[in-house]
Amino acid sequence: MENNKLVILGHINPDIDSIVSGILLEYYFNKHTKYEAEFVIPDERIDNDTEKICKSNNIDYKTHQRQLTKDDNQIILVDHNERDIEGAKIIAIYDHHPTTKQNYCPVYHNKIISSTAALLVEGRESYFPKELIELAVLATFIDTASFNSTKAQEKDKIWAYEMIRIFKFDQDKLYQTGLSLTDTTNLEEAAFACLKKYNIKSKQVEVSSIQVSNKTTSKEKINKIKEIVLNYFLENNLDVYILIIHDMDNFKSTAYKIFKDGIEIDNYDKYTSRGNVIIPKLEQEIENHTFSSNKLKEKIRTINE
Ligand SMILES: [Mn+2]
Repeated sequence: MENNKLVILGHINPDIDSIVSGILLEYYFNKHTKYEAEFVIPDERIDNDTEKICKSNNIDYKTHQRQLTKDDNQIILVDHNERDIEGAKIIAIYDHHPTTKQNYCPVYHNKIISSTAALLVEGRESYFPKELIELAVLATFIDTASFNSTKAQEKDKIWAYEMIRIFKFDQDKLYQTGLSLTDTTNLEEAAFACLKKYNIKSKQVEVSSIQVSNKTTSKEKINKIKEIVLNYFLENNLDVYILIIHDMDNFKSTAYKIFKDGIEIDNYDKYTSRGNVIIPKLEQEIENHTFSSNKLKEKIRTINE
């Protein structure tokens, strides 16, 4: 084979779990197998909040940033399971996002687990240095809002606290980082925090998600954010936009779902996962909506109520 190098990719607009999983898998391949692997972040910039967490935990994501070239033709996906890259083959997937789609690739690991980082490290701790195990624990706290999210699994919580005990990690710091609020100094940025784009039954769907507290984020700010995403939805002629607001004081979530035929608001009495609950629900209900309607304007008023 001309080029044996494997390229590892996290999802677009990578979060901490994506970045840490890429670093973990790159380490694993280069250290313990005959393959050469490189974790690549093609995104020119990452979310402000993600960048801050990288800084305070010495996660050097910048050395991974570069554009893909035509030589990058053997791809491994971490923390997502779908990607189209011209001329490249996806040879392995390590993920924890439920999907109903069949994936045909030689190595496919997708299971219900709190984070992709935990999928890579749990039970294989001896393959990784302490510093990388700590990052895997950090990624798990962040991906599950410190195990408050509906996607948190009890066995991973036990694992994470066991790692904290064995390696004497800073439990309080990990817990607090997992509950980090979205920086709302710049509302135009905050509105699109953790943005992900989906193609669901050939509809264009975009979903952002923010973590807020009543103490720091006023109702006016939230309303402004709703207005920003609504304008974005209209300007980009999207089929669906969902803004997920996680109330970090009470661990409750709200999904503001903008469809072409109106806006729906789902209130959840738990911190509710986008990948495990909100997207699968949308997959079920998307066909009940009409996408040729122009009634949206009449319904805009309901979004701020
Ligand atoms: Mn993840």
